[in-house]
Amino acid sequence: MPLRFSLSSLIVLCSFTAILAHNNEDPTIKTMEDFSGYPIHESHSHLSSLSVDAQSLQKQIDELSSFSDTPAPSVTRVLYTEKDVLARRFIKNLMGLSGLSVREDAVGNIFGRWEGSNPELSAVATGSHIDAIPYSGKYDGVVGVLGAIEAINVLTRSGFKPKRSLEVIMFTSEEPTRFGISCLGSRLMAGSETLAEALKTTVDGQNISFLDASQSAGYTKDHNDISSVFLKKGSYSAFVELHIEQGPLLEEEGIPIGIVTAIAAPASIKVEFQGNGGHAGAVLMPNRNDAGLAAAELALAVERHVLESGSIDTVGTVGILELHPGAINSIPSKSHLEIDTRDIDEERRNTVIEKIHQSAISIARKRRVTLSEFKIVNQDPPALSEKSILDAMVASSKELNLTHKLMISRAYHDSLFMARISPMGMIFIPCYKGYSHKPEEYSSTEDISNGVKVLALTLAKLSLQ
Ligand code: HGY
Ligand code: MN
Ligand code: MN
Repeated sequence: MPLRFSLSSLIVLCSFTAILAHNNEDPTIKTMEDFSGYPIHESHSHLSSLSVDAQSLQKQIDELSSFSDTPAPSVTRVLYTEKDVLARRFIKNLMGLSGLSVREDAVGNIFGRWEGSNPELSAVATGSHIDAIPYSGKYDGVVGVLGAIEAINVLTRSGFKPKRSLEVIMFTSEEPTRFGISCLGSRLMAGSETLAEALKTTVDGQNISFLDASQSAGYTKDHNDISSVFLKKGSYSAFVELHIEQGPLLEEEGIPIGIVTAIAAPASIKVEFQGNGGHAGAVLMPNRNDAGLAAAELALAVERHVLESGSIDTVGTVGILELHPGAINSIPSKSHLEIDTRDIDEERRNTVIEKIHQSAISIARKRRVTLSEFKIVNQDPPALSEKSILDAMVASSKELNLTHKLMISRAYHDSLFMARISPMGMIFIPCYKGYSHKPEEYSSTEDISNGVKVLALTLAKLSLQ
């Protein structure tokens, strides 16, 4: 019986313990020593006056956004395309300049490592993604990769010496754009056998196989290599991701730091209807079985079932709706929809999926079309942040005199899957009007610098534990 839980009750528990934890801390705490309880050299004690090179970080963000298949200010950077490969090279170069030793796995997850003084201990990891959905912005994911590299620079400049190694990860393909699979790299790292199997036969919209695309970008062409990406539970002692909020709360409340207590449960479904199609003028209405109208009715059913849940935390989107043959004077003979539905309560989300499935079946019957595909691509549980990492993030925000807010993430992230193999935490920074997945996405250099400082201090604390 899979573990099912309502996140809202767990969030209260988690937040409560986190609040309890940091209320017991001494507010006069000033140096790392007070936090980590480890004797650290004088040279580390000024860690709380961390300096971020905000100018060069912004320059890097702007330069990275130029590797795009759509004109500025939009960014489109899809897995294993030429622009993705150029962007990967840019990231690997920056990792090298920061003194990190760089390696890549079979599908292109990139790791930059700063060896700690005690190689026996599992490393502390941080990172995010740089792929970008069509016509999106330049901060989603990027802040967590370039910001992580800058956090390493901040620590190096401050004279910090890690005990646990620190590792920056750039995950391959967090977005589902090319192969319809979200968090492909981190899902594999978390050991998804189902995904490893599926990738042997998966093709993109141009019928290019995953393995051919992977090989064209310089990665594996052999499906036997895919499971080499799997990491064991405990591979890292902690994973922390810095990310823009992709929501309006922090900006509205004027709070610079979000401490994520949990990540909502995402699911995606692919649906196809087939009918006879025919001539838009000659086929009279009673004789039609219009696959396009079936799709339209199902899209409205998605909205209805989501609203029926009675919770503002349930969301549903039909982001892809394609009609074949796509001619004004031809009745659609085929329609293809892709549905994204999420909730912080896994059970409630699964009820919506079931209702959508029932509606697809009844609409097909009523409109005399065939429901030729109803495929749940992913139906993931939510993930909870680890209390010890929450404490480190809250302590770091306090030490830097940055107010913070405990909150959930309605967007999914690689952290959702890293939580399956490592204790996880996320740091949010505000973004303009909460905009994301659109060219107007924006975070100020000040907000990004604050996030990098909290990340750097949190990594330092976790590295010394
Ligand atoms: O869709 C998401 O939640 C993420 O931004 N890819
Ligand atoms: Mn995204
Ligand atoms: Mn993202």
